[in-house]
Amino acid sequence: MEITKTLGEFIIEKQAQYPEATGELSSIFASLRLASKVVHRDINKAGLADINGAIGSENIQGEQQQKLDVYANEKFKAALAARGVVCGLASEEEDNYVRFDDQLNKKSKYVVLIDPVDGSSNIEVNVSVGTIFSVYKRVSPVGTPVTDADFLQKGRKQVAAGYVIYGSSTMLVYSTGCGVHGFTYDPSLGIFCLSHPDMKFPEDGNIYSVNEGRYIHFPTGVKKYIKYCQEEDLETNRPYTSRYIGSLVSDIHRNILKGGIFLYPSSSSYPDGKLRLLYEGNPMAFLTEQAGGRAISYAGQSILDMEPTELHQRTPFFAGSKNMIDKLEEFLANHE
Ligand code: AHM
Ligand code: MG
Repeated sequence: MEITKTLGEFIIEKQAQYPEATGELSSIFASLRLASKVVHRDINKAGLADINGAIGSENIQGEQQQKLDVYANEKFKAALAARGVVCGLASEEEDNYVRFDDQLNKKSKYVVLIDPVDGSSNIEVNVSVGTIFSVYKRVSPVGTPVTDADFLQKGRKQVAAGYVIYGSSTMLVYSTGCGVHGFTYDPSLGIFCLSHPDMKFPEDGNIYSVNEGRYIHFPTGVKKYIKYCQEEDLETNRPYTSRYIGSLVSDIHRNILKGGIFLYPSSSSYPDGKLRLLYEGNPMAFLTEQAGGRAISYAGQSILDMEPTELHQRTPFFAGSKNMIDKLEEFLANHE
């Protein structure tokens, strides 16, 4: 890979465009970048070290915690706390949000929400997983303990969001509201290098990604849309190709690059969908929109405009190329 610019340089360059910037957000990225490298290292030797498998405890959502979930959560938490730039953290692996009330952090204006290892059940079969993060400015006064309201903000208010994909190469992809930029990790140098500037969803695509095994339990509009994807029509390049990794970050990453749609609808096993709004849906929706795509939960309801009510709330989630979501929306609107 030709080295163009490192993630650190890129962030400093962007920060220089905002004279009022304090550097706090850049420090948050420095923390996330560092923890990602640690997690990258450990995921890569997961088959060799004793960090595969379940830890024997469940998270608040009743899911088995994997050793790596817990380990990565601690790494991200510690890296963020160490720099004194985050006043609170919410995580898929924490029942409640964590307050950083120490002298260093309590003056900070930012909160971070994170899914430390998304798709962690894939690790033991050597399939890509990811980290998802989301950054907001707190709404409660600086210097006071963080409150529910700081975390239950609409996705539209995100200051930054991103993911790390631990795949055949590790990449960090993020947006601060000025496009989406991807950096590939060079493990021999220990740096992320700009490899995918200004990532954009193709307006149209021909990949659909859904856990089709649950088809029977999907709402009618979704079923009809899946049938539409499978029909033959030369003009619209159908039938589409089906690709589902079962790892949200990987499925969305592929679809941004190739053009496609990702669907995780409600079903009888997951009446509100499976994905969590605050640390899965919102950050991936922010990136999707910044990359020119769309993300919705229902016809006419964009993910980013949903009003959160609970830290771990779930939502149906559809994201992808603009024209594909427009088409899905027609089916959802006609069959509700
Ligand atoms: P997790 O946060 O417990 O890892 O679950 C989220 C993952 C997503 O990465 C993925 O899109 C989805 O669960 C897959 O679910 P399913 O196995 O039901 O298709
Ligand atoms: Mg997750």
